[in-house]
Amino acid sequence: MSSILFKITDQIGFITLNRPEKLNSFNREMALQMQAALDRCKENDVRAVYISGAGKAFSAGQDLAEVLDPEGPGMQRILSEHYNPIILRIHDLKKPVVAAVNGVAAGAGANIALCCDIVVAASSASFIQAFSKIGLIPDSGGTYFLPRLIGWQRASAIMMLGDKVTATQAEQWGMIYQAIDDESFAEKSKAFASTLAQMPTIALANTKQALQKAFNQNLQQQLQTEDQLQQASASTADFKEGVESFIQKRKPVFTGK
Ligand code: LHQ
Repeated sequence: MSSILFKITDQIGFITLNRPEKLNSFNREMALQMQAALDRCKENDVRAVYISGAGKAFSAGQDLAEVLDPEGPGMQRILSEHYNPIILRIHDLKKPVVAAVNGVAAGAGANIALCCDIVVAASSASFIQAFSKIGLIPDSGGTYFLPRLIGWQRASAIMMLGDKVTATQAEQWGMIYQAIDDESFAEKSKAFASTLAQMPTIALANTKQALQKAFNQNLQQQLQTEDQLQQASASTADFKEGVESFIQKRKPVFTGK
């Protein structure tokens, strides 16, 4: 893989968007490689995923040169074959996914970050719903995730105006979890993934699933979902370890089983 770098270290799947000379904008090759990397993360040896960009950007979204290329995939295939499968893979992955937004995240690049479970950004990073500036609507799940994260009005304004949102503003709005100083960003953002990779993986997956249902169900349905997912979580070895280690006053060793 060249447009995407992928490695597994300490049970973390590290996915690096790797077209730094094009601000990690997505062409077909990169989108398909990203899908393959996310598929690899389904295996049991990965317990958390960390997505970041090479160089100064996270991602500038779609490579606009490819859109005009007569040999390119064409508008009809870009969403259905590139971005939608990426968003669904991140959403459906039974692992926590950390987006470490190291620099500008624009268009589909922003919305890929925002569909992740924990989003952190370097202080110098920014988010731009760039679509309106080129006559498009926000895609890659933006119209789904953004109003849920920051409310309808803010989502509507930044999507229509295409205004840049700084990492600090994004944190204040609840669009991301934390803005982190540039100097310590790499270390501190990776620490989230390291922590998650040592936690009870099945309970985290079930938490992800319960949260995903929360905005689409009534209270009664949500309580049923919690009940089902709690039964499933309680039948894991990690639950047994969690309770035993608490009683025995020792640090738990979770295995993700
Ligand atoms: C780029 C790009 C880029 C190619 C910077 N492509 N080269 C779905 C449906 C179907 C089709 C369309 O797409 C989609 C999904 C989408 O993502 S639509 C939104 C596409 N993205 C954009 O519209 C963002 C365009 N880029 C920008 O607005 C700026 O470049 C940002 C704000 C990201 C960064 O600004 P600066 O830091 O000032 O960098 P720059 O503009 O100087 O760019 C550096 C280079 O990267 C430059 O090339 P050059 O050869 O002059 O150094 C840009 O042309 C290139 N680049 N984004 N998306």
